[in-house]
Amino acid sequence: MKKVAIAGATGAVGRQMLECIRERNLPVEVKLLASARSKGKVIDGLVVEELTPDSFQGVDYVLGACENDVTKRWMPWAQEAGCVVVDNSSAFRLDDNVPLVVPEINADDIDHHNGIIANPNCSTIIALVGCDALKKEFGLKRMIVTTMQAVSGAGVKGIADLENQVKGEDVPFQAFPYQIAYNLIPQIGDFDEFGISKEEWKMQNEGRKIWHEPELLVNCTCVRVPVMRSHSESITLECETEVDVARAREVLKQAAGVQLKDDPQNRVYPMPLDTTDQDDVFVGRIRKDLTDPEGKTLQVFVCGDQIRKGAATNAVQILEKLLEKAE
Ligand code: 11C
Repeated sequence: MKKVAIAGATGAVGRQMLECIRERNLPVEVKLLASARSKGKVIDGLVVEELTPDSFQGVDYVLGACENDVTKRWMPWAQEAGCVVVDNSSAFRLDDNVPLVVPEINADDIDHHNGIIANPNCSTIIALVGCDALKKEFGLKRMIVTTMQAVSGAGVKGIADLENQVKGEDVPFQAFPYQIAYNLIPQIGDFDEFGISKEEWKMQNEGRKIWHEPELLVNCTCVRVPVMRSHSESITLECETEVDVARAREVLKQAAGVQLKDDPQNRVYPMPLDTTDQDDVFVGRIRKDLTDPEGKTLQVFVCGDQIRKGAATNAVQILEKLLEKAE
């Protein structure tokens, strides 16, 4: 039986990876790795081990759920041990010899890996899964995106901040510089000289790589919102051909990983509470942009669970493909 290590097993994404492996009944033996502080903790019947240079001996696959600096420290140890790593950090995503994969879109890229496959940014995965069928149908030149990102994107500390503040607890903020309960924070990541944050660049840079569209243009504004674990995104798609709402609905009904939630007269549309703790991306509020005289612009609203499809589920789907290919 293949052996899988989860590095960063005690974080929100690491824990979800274990849950996804279990619920998908993957035929693997799992080893949980984390920092010395977490050594001996028990998660779902498994004892957490300290991540050391020897941790990867005898391991076939690693699911990485650590910050960039920590990932860069252990990656050479995993490579030395011959493991194939599916990594959720952003440390290697744009490296030329590292495929960046959303299985519903570019699963074939997995074949070109050299020991590392990167899992994309959560908002990028959710936007691309929601828009891929529309891009295929109408062609896509430019996306204008406003994200409304859940606190889970900042890990367990982000979740703790929102919980503490809603309860009215007078404790220091752990993840965000401002109160997030009853508030919005229009910054995720550091800003560059253009006033664009790191998170905002990811949608264009990672989108280009996943879709194999080096000219794709994305204008993105990322906002942190007081929602626990589902990201929402308002997306304008400037297409190559005239768009059609009925056709958009048809192609989305067939799209892998998507649920169409688009009956506005009956108040059916995607909402983050409804996508919480499940794997599909919901798409709705589909309409033509009436301000485009050429009729080539479509407006949609998408929601998806940040910890699942935005991170753990996507990584475990990649692992599933690797296991299939190894059979
Ligand atoms: C957030 N999207 O919501 C971030 C978290 O590129 O993997 C994930 C960052 C990344 O804060």
